[in-house]
Amino acid sequence: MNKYLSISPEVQQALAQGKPVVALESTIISHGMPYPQNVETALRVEQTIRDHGAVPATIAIIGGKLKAGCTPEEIEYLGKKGQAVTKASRRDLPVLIARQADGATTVATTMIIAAMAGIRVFATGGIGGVHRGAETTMDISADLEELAQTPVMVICAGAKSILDLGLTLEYLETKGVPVIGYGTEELPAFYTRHSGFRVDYRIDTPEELAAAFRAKLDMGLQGGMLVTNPIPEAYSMPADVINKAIDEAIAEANRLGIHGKETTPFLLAKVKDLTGGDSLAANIQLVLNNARLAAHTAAALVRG
Ligand code: PSU
Ligand code: MN
Repeated sequence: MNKYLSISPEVQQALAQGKPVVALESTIISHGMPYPQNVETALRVEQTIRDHGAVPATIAIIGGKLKAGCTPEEIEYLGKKGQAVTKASRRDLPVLIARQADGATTVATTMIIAAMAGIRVFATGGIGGVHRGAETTMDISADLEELAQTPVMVICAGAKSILDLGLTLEYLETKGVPVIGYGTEELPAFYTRHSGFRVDYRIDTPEELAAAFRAKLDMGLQGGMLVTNPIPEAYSMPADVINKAIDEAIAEANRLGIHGKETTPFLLAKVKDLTGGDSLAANIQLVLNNARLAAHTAAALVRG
């Protein structure tokens, strides 16, 4: 086994016994939500995965080790440190490991570590993508390249309209990443169920998600699959409220010259402030919803 990888005993045992395991990211904890709601949510998400018959593996970098399966103490540590933890995408891994440092894993890095550990299904809130204005900034998340090359199914609630959703879909198409709508033909836009963009395929059951991903793995087609699961109706936000907040957040980021890896955390925090916490409540609910679907899909995948 990879000398940098440290799989928790529980996750190791589940994998050895062919039990379903669901990976979870840690940037959503450190940079995606404020303390203490971030830690509460991370623990609730783990419990939800257990309640639905799978084993959670929260992924992070701690003391230079690639962790597949964090303890509640490690989750508390990452959540409390918040933005002081390095947000770690693919390019950050070599130096963080050499320095025996900590890192909160983005979707890209969580996929890398999940794949190393043999975990096939990963639940989160939203992925990174092509930012608005990318035609001049070239700000395109490494998450998209990871989906193109690493064999992990990512279950999310679509992408926030801090991104250019149309260009994000074009990029995924070029890279050969299937974009699936769970129970919908329309790409969900994270806080809302509607974006006006179509997904590639609508799938209605965890069994069919698993069968499609199994076929991809069996054929040796590299890369992952993106499942977009709409936020439950009861928790979705009015589109005009959220879009106004996003437009304001982007305008402020441009004024302040925010760029690179700071952009996404800045926009997430700003949108949360502008919507007075309503967006945080929606965010928590959609992650729990994705955790349930991921647990069922991981179970279908191991049943074969
Ligand atoms: N979008 C969200 N919530 C998040 C993120 C994105 O709605 O927490 C985080 C994820 O960890 C994602 C990362 O992988 O931001 C993308 O950052 P960037 O755009 O810098 O690649
Ligand atoms: Mn970026």
